[in-house]
Amino acid sequence: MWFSLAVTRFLWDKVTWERKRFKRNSPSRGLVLTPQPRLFLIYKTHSRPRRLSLRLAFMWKGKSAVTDSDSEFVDLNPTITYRHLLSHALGVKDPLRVIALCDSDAFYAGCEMVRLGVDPEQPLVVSQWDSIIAVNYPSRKFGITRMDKVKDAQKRCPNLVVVHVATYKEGDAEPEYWENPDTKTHKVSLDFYRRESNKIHNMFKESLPAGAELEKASIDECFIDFTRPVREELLRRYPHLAQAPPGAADTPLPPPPTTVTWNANLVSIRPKDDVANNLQESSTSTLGDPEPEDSLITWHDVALSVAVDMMQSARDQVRTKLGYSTSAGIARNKFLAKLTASYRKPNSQSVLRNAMIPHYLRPFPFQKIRFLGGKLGNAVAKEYEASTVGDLLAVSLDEFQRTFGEDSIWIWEIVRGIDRSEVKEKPPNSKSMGASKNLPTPVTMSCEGPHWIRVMAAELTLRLNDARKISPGLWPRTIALSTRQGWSATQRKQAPFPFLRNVTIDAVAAAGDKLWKELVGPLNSTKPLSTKITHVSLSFNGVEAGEVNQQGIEGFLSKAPSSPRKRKRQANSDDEEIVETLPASSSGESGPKPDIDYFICDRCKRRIALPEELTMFASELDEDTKKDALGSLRAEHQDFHFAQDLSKMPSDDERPEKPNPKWTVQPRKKGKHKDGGTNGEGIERFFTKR
Ligand code: TTP
Repeated sequence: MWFSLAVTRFLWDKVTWERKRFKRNSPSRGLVLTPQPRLFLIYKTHSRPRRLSLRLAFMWKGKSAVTDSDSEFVDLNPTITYRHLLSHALGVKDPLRVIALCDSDAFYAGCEMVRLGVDPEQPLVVSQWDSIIAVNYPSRKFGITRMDKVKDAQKRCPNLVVVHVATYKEGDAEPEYWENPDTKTHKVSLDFYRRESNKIHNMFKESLPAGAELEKASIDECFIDFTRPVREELLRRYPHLAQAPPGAADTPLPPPPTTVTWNANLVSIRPKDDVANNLQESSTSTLGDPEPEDSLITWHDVALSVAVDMMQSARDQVRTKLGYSTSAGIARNKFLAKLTASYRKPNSQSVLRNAMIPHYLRPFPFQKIRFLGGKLGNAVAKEYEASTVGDLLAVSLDEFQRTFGEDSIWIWEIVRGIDRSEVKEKPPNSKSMGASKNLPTPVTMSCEGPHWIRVMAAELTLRLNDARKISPGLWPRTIALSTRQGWSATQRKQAPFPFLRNVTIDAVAAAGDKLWKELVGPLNSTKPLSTKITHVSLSFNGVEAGEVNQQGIEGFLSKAPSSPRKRKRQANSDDEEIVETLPASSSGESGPKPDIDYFICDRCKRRIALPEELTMFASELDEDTKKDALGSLRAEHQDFHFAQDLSKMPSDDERPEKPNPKWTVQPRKKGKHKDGGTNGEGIERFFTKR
């Protein structure tokens, strides 16, 4: 009894203290903080007293939950010490971290405007067949949107310029802008946009200050980590920060300047009228929120303002040298930078100060957050009768994890604006390149295949040769052909692709034809196929810089007679993916030799041998070359398993990055969860398995 009274008294004091603090700190209106009758019960139920802030004290279900204020958001104004500023180790927890997301405005339309040299005010859309896929900003004034039909858009804006994307047709080495391309014979090409995207990316690389990290996020977006160059600029502008007091590196920095010049829109202080004029659907719902009175300038604000200037200068370069208009968002991490980038478009940049994060996020419809739009978002919305981030702030980490499993710490963090993912340059070349076509008129006879093979071969050839301009010696280890009818199972056949110094459409088409013959039937057969083919794709896989002595191999290959040996396919279904050569003992002559020409995979226990193009000339290849080739094969085989593992998991687009254990605020004890927790599936069960 005495103990219960003491605990109740302690909690009541805490409520009173928190209420005072809330009133002092919170600019939000209309939130009433009242202690809940369940307070004591909850305290007893949860085994983690350290997490017992008031947020656990409120009912966690439903909109009736009273939300706490900025105290829900961690580290909005961290103490920044000399050590933070002067340390060489910058990590994702750096309190001066500054990240930008730069997005090209109406990208495909922008590319066409640059190509055609049209007036910036000219309404223009890009179409694919009769649908619109990109709408420039002048067209948006007419209410034209992506996925409108061309005819409808033209009715709204008779002056509209409509550009159909370039297409390949059989015999073209390059895609062209045909006047009336026909989906029955042509294939869409996005190569021009890829090339322009690379140009913009390279321009950013050139114009960003040294030390900035750049990561291509999509065809028209890149993340930039400005933390390092910003820090250098801070030290240049404020040299008194360069010297920590002797032996006291953990001393907080002296006060920052009291004002900052922002060369950007400040998120959440924009007047309502401005919002009405904004043609882009805004991702903010904090329209007209006032700036909190107590949001004094911090060192992080100064860092943001420095990054804003750096971003502006890089965007100016892209604009003046390449003609592309871009918009950028600058904030403390990738998630917030991405949200901020769409705050105001086009040709603009916006900044989200830490002090504004609660105001910006709280009213935000949480299902608009990446990965929370699908099944998981619906389940969360239902479980907590929640629609905004603010609604979810009342849900404790324990409660999330009890219901949605360990990984749901990711949700708990993201609604608080926490994202510790790094900005990392991805390898310049993707390991695979594919060309595919949905066939409006299905292929019903085998002899119809070579037409599409040739069209796709042209696209693949162009892409590989483009990539080789940047990384000479790139070589796809294999070429694969896939066909399917509707959404039925895909038929796939793959074969090694020889290293060729000059990759030509003829060579790629010949390899594709060979696969077609094996997978579908003779190239000239007019016999009706048992199943119609409605989708076909040709791809290069394992595209990497050559590791073997390519010149030598190419020489060999050009002399190589076609192999009389048969290839074996194992009964296992995985073998659709693998073409394996027979060991020497099965074929007689110059097959792979034990220990040198093959390896046994640890995972599938299969014997994986060098392609016969190599082993056929084994006697002429030196041991190092063979070892290198075997190393490549091993890596490729591991990639295959990796790809298989991935295919069993939700796709990148659907699945949150698995939270890194290092990010975890507090490890959760093993406990009894609802199915999200105990069955080990957690939030993954909400993502479609493929
Ligand atoms: P987005 O960046 O989504 O859009 P956008 O650049 O056209 O316009 P905004 O200024 O509003 O960002 O897409 C980039 C390009 O990708 C776009 O120009 C066309 C293409 N695209 C499609 O082809 N289909 C689609 O469904 C989407 C979303 C984009």
